Amino acid sequence: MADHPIIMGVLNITPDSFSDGGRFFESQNAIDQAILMVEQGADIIDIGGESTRPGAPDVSEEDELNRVLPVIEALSGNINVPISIDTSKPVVMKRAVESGASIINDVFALRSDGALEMAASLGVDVCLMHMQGNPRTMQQNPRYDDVVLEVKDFFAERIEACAKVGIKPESITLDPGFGFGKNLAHNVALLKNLSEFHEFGVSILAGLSRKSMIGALLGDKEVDERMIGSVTAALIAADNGADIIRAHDVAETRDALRVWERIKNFRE
Ligand code: 9MG
Repeated sequence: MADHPIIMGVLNITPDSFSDGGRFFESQNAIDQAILMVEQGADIIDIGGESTRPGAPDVSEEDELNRVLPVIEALSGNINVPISIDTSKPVVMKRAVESGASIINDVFALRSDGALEMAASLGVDVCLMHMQGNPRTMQQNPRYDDVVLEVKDFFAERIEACAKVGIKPESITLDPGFGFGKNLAHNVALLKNLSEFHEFGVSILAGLSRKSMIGALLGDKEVDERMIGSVTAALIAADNGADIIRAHDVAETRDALRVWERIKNFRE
C-alpha cells in the first residue's frame, strides 16, 4: 500500500470510446491515450474491452481479446507503470497477463466460472469489486437493508474464496463498486463510510469518475460535464482512506490530490 492515494487511469477500448476508423486506429488511439495518462501521472493503466455501463451489451471473448491484446502488447515494456486488465473472462485474464498485464480488475470479483482458479494460477494482483446483480439489470431496483454491512459481508466471503485457492490478502484490492447495483443513497453511504473497509487490511479502490451519481448530484449533468464533480468525489474518497482512485481525467485528479496531500502534510 502506498502512503498516498495512487491513480488508476481508465482506458476503455470499446467501439464508442475511440474513433470508428477501424481496429488499427482504435488501437493506436488507445495506445496514445495510455501514454498521455502516464505522462499526466497515472500509476496504473486499466484496460477494458467490454463496457460495464448499465444496460451495455455482452461482448464475445474474441472481440474482447481483439480489442485489448494489441494495446497491452504495445504498451507492455514501453510504459513504466503496471497494466491492469478489466475483465471477468478467464481466457481474457490469461491472454492479457501473458501479454504484459500484471493486475486483474474484475467487476464480478472472480465469480465467473473458472475465474478464481485462473487468477490464482496467474499469480497476479486482483481487484475485487462489489456488484449487486449484473450490468444489464443492476440499476433496476437495487435494495439493501444496510449497504455498508452487506458490502463488507461480500468482501469477507470473497477474501475467503481467494484464500481457498491461494490468493493472499496482500494481492487483493477491494472496491465497493460505486454505481454497480446502487442508488444515490447507497453510493453516498459507501463513500462516507469508505474507511470502514480498511478493517480487511487490504487496499481500497474507489471508482467514481464520470458516474451517474456525479451527474445526479449536479442536477443531472451529462457525462462530459462531470469532470469537476468527479475530481471532488475523488478527493472525498482520498480523505476517507481510498488507496487507489480510478479516474478518466488523470491530470486534473493528479493536481487535486497533490494540493490535498501538500496541505495535509504542510509544515512551515
Ligand atoms: C471497469 N470498471 C468500471 N467502473 C469501475 C469501478 O468503479 N471499479 C472498478 N474496479 N472497475 C470499474
